[in-house]
Amino acid sequence: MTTPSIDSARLWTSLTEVSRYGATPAGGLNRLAASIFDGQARDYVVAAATEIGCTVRIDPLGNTFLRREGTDHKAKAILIGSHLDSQPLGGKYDGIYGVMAGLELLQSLQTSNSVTTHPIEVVVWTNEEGARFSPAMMGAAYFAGKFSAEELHSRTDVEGVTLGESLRAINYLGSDFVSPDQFASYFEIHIEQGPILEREGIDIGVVTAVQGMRWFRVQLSGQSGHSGTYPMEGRRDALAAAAQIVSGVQTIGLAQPEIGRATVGHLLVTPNSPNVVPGNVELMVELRHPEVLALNTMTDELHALLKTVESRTGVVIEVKQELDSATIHFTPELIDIVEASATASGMSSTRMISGAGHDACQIAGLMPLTMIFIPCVDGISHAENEDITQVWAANGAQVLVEAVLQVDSHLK
Ligand code: HGY
Ligand code: MN
Ligand code: MN
Repeated sequence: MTTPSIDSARLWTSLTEVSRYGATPAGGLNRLAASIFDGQARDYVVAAATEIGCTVRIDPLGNTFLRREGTDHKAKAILIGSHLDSQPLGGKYDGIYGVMAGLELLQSLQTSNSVTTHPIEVVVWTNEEGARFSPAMMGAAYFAGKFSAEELHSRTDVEGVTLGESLRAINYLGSDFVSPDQFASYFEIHIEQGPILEREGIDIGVVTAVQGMRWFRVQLSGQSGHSGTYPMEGRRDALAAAAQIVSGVQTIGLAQPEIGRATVGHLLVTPNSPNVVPGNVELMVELRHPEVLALNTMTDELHALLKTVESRTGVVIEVKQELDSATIHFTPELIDIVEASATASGMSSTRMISGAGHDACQIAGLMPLTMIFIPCVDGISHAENEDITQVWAANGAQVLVEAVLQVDSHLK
C-alpha cells in the first residue's frame, strides 16, 4: 500500500480549532486536566473521530481511546497517544499536537480508503501535566496499573475539588476496561520542547530515551505571628526556611553540569498575608537526570538539604515523594522504523534524548514503543508563546503515518 499523504490544511485547522478551548488572551492555553475546557477539547476530538467511523472507549480515568478497525479484528492494535491538558499558562501544542496528529492519521487512512491489518487506536491520556492533580502522567500510569482508579479519583486540586467529580462533570468518568495487552506497540509524537531541531534545521527528532524525573512534595510547618511584634530572634518563619530550600535546590541542579535539572515550580504560602509571619508553606521539588546514579545523588542531596534547613530554622519539614519516573529507553526496532520513515518521507532526522517527560514514560515495559519529535520555535514550551509551523506539523504527521504503516505491515 502506498503511504497516504496527510492533509496539512486539515491538520492545521484542527489544531487551530481545538486550541479555542481554554485559550488565553496572550495566545496560549489554560486547559487544566478535567476542566470544562479539557472536556470541550475532548468532545471536539471524539466528534471528529466518530465522524470517520471510529469507536470510542473511555476508561475510569477518562483515558479516551478512538479505534479504527483493521482487517484482523483479533490483532492487537497499534496505539498512538498524547494529552490535551495544558499547564496553567501553557502552549497550544505540548501534547495537543500529538493527539491531533494521531487524529489526522486516522482521517488520512479513511479519506484514502487505506486498509490496515491491525486496528489503530488514538488515545487521549488524562492529566499528563500534573499541574492541577498530582502526579503527572496520571492517566497513563493508571492504564499501566500503577494506581487504582479510586486512589486517583480522590486526588484534589488546590480548591479541594476531586479528580473523580471533575471527570464526572465533563462526562469522561468512563467504565470501559482497556488494558495494555490489547496493544502491539505505542507511538507518541510531540513537540521537542527544546531548541535543537530548529537550531540545527532538522525536520524530525528520532527519540531514543526520556530522562528520569522525580517529584517531592515538601510541607514546612513553622509558627505564624504578628509581623510587627514577633521578634526576629527565634522566629520559625516557614517562608524564610522555604527560601533556603529553593536556593539549595538551585545549587543541586547547577552541580549537575549540562543535563541535570532541579526546580521548585510550585509554592503555596499560608496565610499569605503581608503582615503575618508565614506559618506554613507547601512546595514541590522536581529533579531530572538521564542517569539513575546522578538522580540518586541529587535525591540524597535534597534530603540532606531539608534536614539542614530544619535544624537551622526549627521549622518542621516533611517530604513525600509523589513521582518516580525512571529513565526509559525506547525500542530499537521502532527507533529504526521512525528513522527510516523520516528518510522515506524525504526528511532529515537526528537521534536525541527527551528532557521532558511524556505519557510514553508510563507505557515503557508494557509494549514496544517510541517517540517522534518535531521542532518548536526557540525551543519554548510550558509558556503561552509556545509555537510551531504548519510545515513542521505536517512533516511530523507524515512520518507518523509512514512509521505506523511500516509497523502494521511488519508486525506478525
Ligand atoms: O513535565 C514534563 O516534562 C511534561 O512536559 N509534562
Ligand atoms: Mn507533553
Ligand atoms: Mn508538558
